[in-house]
Amino acid sequence: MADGSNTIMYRFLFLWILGYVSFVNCEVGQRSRRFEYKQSFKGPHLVNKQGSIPFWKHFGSAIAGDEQVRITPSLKDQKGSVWAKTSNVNEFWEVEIFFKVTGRGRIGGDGLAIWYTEGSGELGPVFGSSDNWKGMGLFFDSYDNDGENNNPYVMVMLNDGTKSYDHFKDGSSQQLGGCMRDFRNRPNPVRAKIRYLNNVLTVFYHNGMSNKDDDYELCMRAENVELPKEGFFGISAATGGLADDHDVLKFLTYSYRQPVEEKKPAKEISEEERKKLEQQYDQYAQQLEKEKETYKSQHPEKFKEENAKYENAYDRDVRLIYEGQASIHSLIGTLHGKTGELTTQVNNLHNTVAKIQAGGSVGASSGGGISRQEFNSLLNSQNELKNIIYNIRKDIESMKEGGANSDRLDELHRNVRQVVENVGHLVTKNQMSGGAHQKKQECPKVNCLSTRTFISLIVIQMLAVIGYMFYKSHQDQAAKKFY
Ligand code: MAN
Ligand code: CA
Ligand code: CA
Repeated sequence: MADGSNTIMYRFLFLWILGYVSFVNCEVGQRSRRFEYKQSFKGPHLVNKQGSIPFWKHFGSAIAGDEQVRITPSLKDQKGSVWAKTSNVNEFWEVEIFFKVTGRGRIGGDGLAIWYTEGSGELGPVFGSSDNWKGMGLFFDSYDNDGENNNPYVMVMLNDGTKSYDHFKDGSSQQLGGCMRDFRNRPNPVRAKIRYLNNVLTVFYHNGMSNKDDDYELCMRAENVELPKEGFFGISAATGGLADDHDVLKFLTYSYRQPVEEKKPAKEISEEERKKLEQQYDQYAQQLEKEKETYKSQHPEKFKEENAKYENAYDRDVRLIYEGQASIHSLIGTLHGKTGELTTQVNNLHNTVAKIQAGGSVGASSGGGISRQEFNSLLNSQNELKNIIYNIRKDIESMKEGGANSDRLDELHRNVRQVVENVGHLVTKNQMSGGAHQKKQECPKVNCLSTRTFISLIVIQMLAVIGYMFYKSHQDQAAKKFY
């Protein structure tokens, strides 16, 4: 129990350290501004083939075209709206709207509204949308209902769902802030920028007298504004006794996000703090290791059982390498012994032939024995054989020292084949000369060993060597599969 609770405690502390570092990063980082395509629309190709705006829905008199959405035509008593299908989930944001209010009269009506509300609005009395909303409405009020000679007017009104917009007083006592601007019949689209960042709500206005992006001016600013953390963007318009075309060309939304993906670990905290945290981490890691050891010493049977049951990958590799090396070493040792025997026998053969030569029995060629030329040839072959066997020994020695590889084995194999060929040659020669020679030239009574017997022995030894070589080569390949 104590072990378990300690482990949990260390994990908790480790997570706490990580959490602390992340928190520091978030707090000091700059927010990133990102375009939200699902909360936006703009022409050209504002509508799809079905005539609807991707990610948006429109109501009432609203008609979507390729370049713009006409929320109301310049006809009496019209209402229309367009709402984003999905809610905005980013706490802070900015929208930029491009629109045109156009009418033939010197006075027009009634106006257009931009919304950010908790729920998606329906057709209603407030510039074409629902009253008693929860959130924010920015109104472009064309008609001076209260006769204060202060329209067209731009104003912001907040609502927590309890207020009803006073249409006939132009909501004058309900506004959070605003500015008096004539937005009707401008040569270029009029623009508004609403920024909600760190609970500050700011409205910038572009009068449409130019097409320049930086011709914005401040219309209103309010601090400590609380808007829904999640909500719907919408735009609506209405006409009454007087009517204008209300056209929206662009609705662009940007989010201000926390830079959670940007990681600058330890840069934002002081060096002293970093060292302290590192030390803490090391301490906990050491403590954890100690606890593990204690647990091991208290419950050794658990670890023994586990270790006995399984062979880990490292142990298995070492075992396979050791087995492969041992097998190669043993084969080379055997081969070395066999080659030594072979060398001795060839030396014996050589001595015997030399004795025969010394006895003069091969001095004349006319006497039925083998000629000197034949004898010299036989002797040369034997010397050659001796050299090859010597080379084989050398190869084996070097294999013992430096480990076997396939090139060396191939070379050894070639040498052995050459030995066999030479031995075959010797046998042939001996047979050719042997018949006549044996009649006249008896083998000495003492230490007599016939050439045929010797050669046969050599052939047998060679076959044994070749057999070992094939066996060894096969073993070597099998061992290679492990590495
Ligand atoms: C009429 C009514 C009002 C409207 C004005 C201007 O007076 O429809 O509601 O505001 O016309 O359109
Ligand atoms: Ca009005
Ligand atoms: Ca007014």
